[in-house]
Amino acid sequence: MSTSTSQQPGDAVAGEKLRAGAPRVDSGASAPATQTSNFGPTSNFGPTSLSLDVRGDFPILTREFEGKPLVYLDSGATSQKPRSVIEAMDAYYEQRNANVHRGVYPLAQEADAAYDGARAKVARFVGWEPKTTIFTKNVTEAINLVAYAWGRANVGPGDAVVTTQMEHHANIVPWQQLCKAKGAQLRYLEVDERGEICLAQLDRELAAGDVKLVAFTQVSNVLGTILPVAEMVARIRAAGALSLIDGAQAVPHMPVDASAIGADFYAWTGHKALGPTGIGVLHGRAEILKEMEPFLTGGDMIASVSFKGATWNELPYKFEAGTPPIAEAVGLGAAVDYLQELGMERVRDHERELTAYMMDRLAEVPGLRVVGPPEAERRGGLASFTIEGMHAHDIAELASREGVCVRAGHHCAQPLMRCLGVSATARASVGVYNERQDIDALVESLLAGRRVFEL
Ligand code: C6P
Repeated sequence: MSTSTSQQPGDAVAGEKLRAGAPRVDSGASAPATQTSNFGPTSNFGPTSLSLDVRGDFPILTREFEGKPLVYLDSGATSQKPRSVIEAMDAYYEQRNANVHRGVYPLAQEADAAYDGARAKVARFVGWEPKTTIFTKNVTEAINLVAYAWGRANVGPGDAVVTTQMEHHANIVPWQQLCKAKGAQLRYLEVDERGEICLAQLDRELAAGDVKLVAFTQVSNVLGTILPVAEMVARIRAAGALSLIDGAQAVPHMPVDASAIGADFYAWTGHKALGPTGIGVLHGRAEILKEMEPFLTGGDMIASVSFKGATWNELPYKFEAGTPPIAEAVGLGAAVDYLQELGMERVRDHERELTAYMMDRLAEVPGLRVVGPPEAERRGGLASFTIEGMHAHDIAELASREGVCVRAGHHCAQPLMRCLGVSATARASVGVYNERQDIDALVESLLAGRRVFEL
């Protein structure tokens, strides 16, 4: 595929009606357009027309670097954390800390309730059952769990696993390792010039009759593309294969009903969803999880052990070896509470509107090319781009001098970079706390960077 060029200004989503009802939302409807910010010439709306106003909830956003306010546009790498998440973890350690599922004393029971209560919240957040919601270290571990525990038992010589060219390494390498170990084939759905995959190719792959599992992202961390996951799952199931969705870049940014999507496995990661590092989530279908052997062994996943062997605990504990990430689960529970209170429809509206604005403003930078779908409607809240005459790392370094944090590199998607014909891109990715001023600061920093390069 080749890259698409950055888009001309257009405000298809900018004037969208705001939804009413959730707390802590600026309706914007009656507020006069503010004149206080330095919006660029293509902007025809002020900060009050965005639906969320939550910066005050994120303590880190008050930081400055060399007198410049922090402009955090790297939520695709990890999100910042609201005070409620930080406080929930502090409160856990200050008031409830004990190991879980081991103690009979009241403190331990409070810890049990905190941990399993967090699981119930996290499961509910994406419409899944707590019993089949497994806490892992991150999404990478969740995918590895499936590749090992399900894959080693169910994929063999002559079988195939299918993934896409746009995957993060975490959704490629476990399948490469599995296929290498089992003599199976790994095939890739191609990414076209618009950064989309083709459902007809999926159908052709499935028609070959050898596909055991298709693993794909819901939102690309480089292209931003939102995949038609429910449609893909339906086709995969009809062909008798299993599906695994990497929801790392989706769950934090849009409403996700994993049950409605219907995948056999749905995985995501806490730290991109306003939660702490060290916790990820795997939702799986009960009948498949029950049949699977454990991934890691020891500790909480045990029912009984003799010198001859062992039996396994019930779901979900069968897949949670050792002491689990208890405080992290509590923090993730607080994070999904926070997101739920905002309302995921609003979060998506906010980020889509901001992304549309970002696409418009990036088009003002000479020589800048955005990869992935041109329409904000088709993408998550990020834009990866190159600037002619500048390396991506120089773009990020020069932006950082203005306090602007963007990521540069291959974004753990080296095969995709090869398809795009680039070694690296710079990437700006938004979260609930970003506002148009952040995008303006980004664009100013890119223009300043070009001047440093005398472009
Ligand atoms: N992407 C980025 O800057 P972990 O590390 O397991 O929490 O997340 C891995 C992962 C898997 N899938 C997708 C789609 C991802 O975006 C990521 C993490 C970060 O794009 C860090 S490389």
